[in-house]
Amino acid sequence: MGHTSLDKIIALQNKPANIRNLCILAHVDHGKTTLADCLVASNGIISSRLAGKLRYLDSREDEQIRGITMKSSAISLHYSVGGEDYLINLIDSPGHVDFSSEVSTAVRLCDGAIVIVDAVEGVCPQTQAVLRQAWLENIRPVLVINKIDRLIGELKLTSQEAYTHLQKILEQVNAVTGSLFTSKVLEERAEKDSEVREAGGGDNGEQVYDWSAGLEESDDSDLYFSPDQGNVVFASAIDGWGFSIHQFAHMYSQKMGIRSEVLLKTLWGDFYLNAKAKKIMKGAQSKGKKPLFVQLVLDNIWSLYDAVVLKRDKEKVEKVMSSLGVKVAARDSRHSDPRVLLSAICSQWLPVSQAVLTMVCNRLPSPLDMAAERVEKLMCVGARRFDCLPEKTQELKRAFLECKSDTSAPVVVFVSKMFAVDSKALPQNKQRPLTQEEMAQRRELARQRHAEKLAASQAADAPAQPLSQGRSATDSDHPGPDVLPDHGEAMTLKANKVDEEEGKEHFIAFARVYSGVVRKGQKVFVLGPKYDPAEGLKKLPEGCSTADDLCTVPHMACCSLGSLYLLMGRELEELEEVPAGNVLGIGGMEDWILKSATISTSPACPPFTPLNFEATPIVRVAIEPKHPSEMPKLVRGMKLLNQADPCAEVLIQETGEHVLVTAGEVHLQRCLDDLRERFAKIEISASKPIIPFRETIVRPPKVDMVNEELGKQQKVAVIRQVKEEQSKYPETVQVDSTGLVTLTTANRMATIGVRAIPLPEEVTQLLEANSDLIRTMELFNLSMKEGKTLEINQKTLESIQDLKRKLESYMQGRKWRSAVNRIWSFGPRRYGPNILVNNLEGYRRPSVWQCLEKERSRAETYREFDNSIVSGFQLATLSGPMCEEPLMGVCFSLEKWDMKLPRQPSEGDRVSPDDPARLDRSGDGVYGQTSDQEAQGGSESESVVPTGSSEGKRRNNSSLVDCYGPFSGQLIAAMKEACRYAFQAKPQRLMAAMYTCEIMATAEVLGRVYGVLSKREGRVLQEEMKEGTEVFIIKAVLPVAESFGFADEIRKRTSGLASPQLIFSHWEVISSDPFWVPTTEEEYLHFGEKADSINQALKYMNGVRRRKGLYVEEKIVEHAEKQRTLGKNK
Ligand SMILES: Nc1nc2c(ncn2[C@@H]2O[C@H](COP(=O)(O)OP(=O)(O)OP(=O)(O)O)[C@@H](O)[C@H]2O)c(=O)[nH]1
Ligand SMILES: [Mg+2]
Repeated sequence: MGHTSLDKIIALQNKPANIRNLCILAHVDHGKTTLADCLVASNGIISSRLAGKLRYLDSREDEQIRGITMKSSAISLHYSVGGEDYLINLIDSPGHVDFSSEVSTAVRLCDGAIVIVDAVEGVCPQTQAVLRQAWLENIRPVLVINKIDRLIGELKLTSQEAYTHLQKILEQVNAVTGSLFTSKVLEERAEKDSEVREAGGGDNGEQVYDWSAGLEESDDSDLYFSPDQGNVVFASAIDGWGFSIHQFAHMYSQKMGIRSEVLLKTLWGDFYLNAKAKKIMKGAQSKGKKPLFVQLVLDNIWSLYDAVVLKRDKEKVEKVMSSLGVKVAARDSRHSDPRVLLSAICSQWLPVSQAVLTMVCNRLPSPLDMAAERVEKLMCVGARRFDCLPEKTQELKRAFLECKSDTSAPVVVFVSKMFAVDSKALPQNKQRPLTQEEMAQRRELARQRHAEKLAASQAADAPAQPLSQGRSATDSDHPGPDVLPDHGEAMTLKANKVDEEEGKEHFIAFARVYSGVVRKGQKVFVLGPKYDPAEGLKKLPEGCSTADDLCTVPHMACCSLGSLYLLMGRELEELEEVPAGNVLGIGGMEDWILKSATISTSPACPPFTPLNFEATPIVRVAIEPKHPSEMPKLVRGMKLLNQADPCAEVLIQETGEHVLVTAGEVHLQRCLDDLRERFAKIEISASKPIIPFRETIVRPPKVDMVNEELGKQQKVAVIRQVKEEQSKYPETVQVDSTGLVTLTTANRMATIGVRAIPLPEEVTQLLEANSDLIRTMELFNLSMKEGKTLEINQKTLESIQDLKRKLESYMQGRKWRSAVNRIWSFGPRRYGPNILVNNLEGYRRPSVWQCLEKERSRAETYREFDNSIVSGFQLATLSGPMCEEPLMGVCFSLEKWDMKLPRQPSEGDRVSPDDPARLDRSGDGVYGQTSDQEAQGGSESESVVPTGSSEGKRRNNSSLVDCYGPFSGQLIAAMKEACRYAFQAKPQRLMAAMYTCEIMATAEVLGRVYGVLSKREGRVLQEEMKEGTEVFIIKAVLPVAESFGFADEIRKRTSGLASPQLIFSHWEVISSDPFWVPTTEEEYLHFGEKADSINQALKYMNGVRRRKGLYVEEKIVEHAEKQRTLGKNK
């Protein structure tokens, strides 16, 4: 098959039923790019000889050097099967965890996916992750079990063993799919039940809950991978072969005279061929017979490998070739590497591209088959209900499902990422072959120039006088030699400009058209993630179009599309228009779109749900240019990097440092390379990774550091310590022995009492896991405060209910009595894993759970300055006293809040009656740092919300301004301080971020892996042997702080046999106390007076404090004394 022409692809783009948008997903190194090579080669874009070696879609230099994919890239292929032509838009994605955001951006644009599993390694962590992502996006997967040659060459399995092994792999993959499916069915069932309950039905406790019912009813038969369903291909991409059992069924039905349908059902499974009876029978295993799959399929392949690779038996190879009808070029058969011959034979006999592409065309859905469920999911952001969206928006659903591309259909496009290309790579800047006319023109020009030169040299030879005359004559009509230098300068200037232009980055939006036809230069709305179609429809006049230019709606912009491109791997082809159902690149959007966006011609279009990113960006480094004068270049470069990478974040810290946050070490390296070579083009230096920590408190220990029970004597010591510390507190603060901190504001008008209590671990985990839910709740509460209502869908409400129930079950005991109902706020940022509990007598404020309540009780109102308390709590949880890192797992209980507010002031009492607003502002100057505003959720109106009208309240607040600033500000500061002191009154601990990793290692290197792990404070959770292999799988956790260089070290120590991937897992309390000093006699004995053995927590804490420029208490040298031998000095 030759290179498919552009016209053909354009024609195919208009036939959505024959389009397949798909991506290749797998764990790292399972062979995605190699398989993509084979598919690309089938279109003649690269030579089939190079397929698998070139890795054509890994177009970046570092991808080629490291041998891993870092960016997803797309290519359009043509394939014909069964008399139909298909257009296949293929996206190759990276498998390394650090780049999992690239997978999310790819999956969003597809309808189907090829999931690859390595036949030796089986299901790995990223395999599960990508299956889950495909599931979450409702796209259908097909399976390729790759690298089957490794079973022959490396594991040396017999064909029978290989069959068992393959069965196991299939079971594993199906187990993952099964668990995804089960959870969904149960969820749907619960939803249905609650609907029934709401409808007023069965509230009669007799209902028997039958869990199995939902599962049995739902049809999941086409969900699982099974060779007889035609959704599994067995392959070896590197050797260029692959097959589905359909091919063999077809082949043998002719040979053996058995119907191919029968073969199809029996080729995979416990069936065998009874040669005498010429029948296929069941029960191969129990009768000790060879299963059909082994006999008819695997044995052929095994014997081919045996003849070609192991035995190099020329005669046999000839025989096999002639029986298969395969012809091989002489240079392949004479090649010294037998694999060349093997792949030449196999790629003709069972070409992998044919098997995979046929499966794709037959089994994966076209854009026309998009499920209604998926459309609704794409259109409802967060907790909204689809049926609460404006009617016009709901109508758009039809446009999606029909995937129409006539001119009347609204244009809907989703951009999932922006990627940078050199301007050289753009088709308009590419050098095209010259046409005949152009060549003739150029020839003519060159001839003229030559003639002029000749004339000039002749003139120079002539006497001086006539020259000046000649000059004056020529000057007037066309430029003579004098003018030429000028002209030349202009030329070089222009050339410079072109050079500059060439070096400039162009951003291309990676997008898909869901409805309508996009055209170059078309005017469209760009909708941000917060755009609300209801608001847009209200504000824009009826029937307005993008041409009217009247965009004043928030989160909506109006612009025209730049050039449209067909994505062809490393190349781009320019297109005039692209109809619905296709993946494309759009140029000229860099000023309008940062990372992703929804584009539409209709203001009714909602922004699509945000992408599901699995990776948490956790590795942060501060970056600075080598030469300080290049700072602006760095800033510009970081901005570009931020746009070009879906996952990287850039920010400026309070310290003024420019910080880059990435998903992991490999990702960091790539970002730094990009900055250096592409976006900033300057030398930069990056700091050591900044490791995040959390601060928490724990219960007082029961034993001391030498495991002695803490008796009364110790208690005395502790109390003494508390007393000592008391003297450190300012006079407005009092701390009692139970840890209750009482603090009075500077103007002595309010006193608050706060106590800090450690939250149970399960609660902290629950809060962490449900931060999105808490944020939704908070949004609801805020809108209630403002007098608006927000519709939350039933499913979210149920999850909130569930969260509350779980919290209640975890927070049992006297200490937590009704604490869940009394939760005042979550923090920091209003959704973090710390809580503020209202333990005041006589203050009933609206509950944070009010979205669950049908009616609000009248008795509940906000007390004045309620919000200052919340803000103070937010600030306190945002940065703790140990090293100004966020808190985690702490409950602050407010037990006292007295206010002696002065009588309502009359007009004359005002400090400055004419301008209250100014006073407010001045107050902000005192207390409002940037982080304050962030902690308050940036909502200024909140601080003036309580009972009365906001106008009245503002006046009231300003009246309370004294020499210490506005009262609300004082209260915020007091609350923050009180929380900090309360925190310090308890045993404090640091929490470290932990990675999990799964390491595969053989028995020989196992010991070294353990060595590296324990050196880095890692902990092994599990070790097991992978079935059928000699490989051990070790699961371990490792602190992020100790992880840098870990993967490299493991690789080095094991000679490249083990290569772990680190995935952020959780936060863990570091058990050692950073403030610990020996207090009991035993401890003195054991650790010495100075206790200078290494305290890990103290080391981390001081590291952070030093980085932040905070005071570090360190004894550098105590009792310095030179050691000398006195005798000699005499
Ligand atoms: N033995 C064998 N090796 C293979 C096969 N397919 C790919 N490989 C090798 O596996 C390695 C990884 O292949 P890639 O195609 O780069 O893997 P990938 O899945 O694209 O990797 P990432 O993009 O980094 O996730 C390469 O060294 C390939 O040569 C196969 O069928 N058999
Ligand atoms: Mg790859």
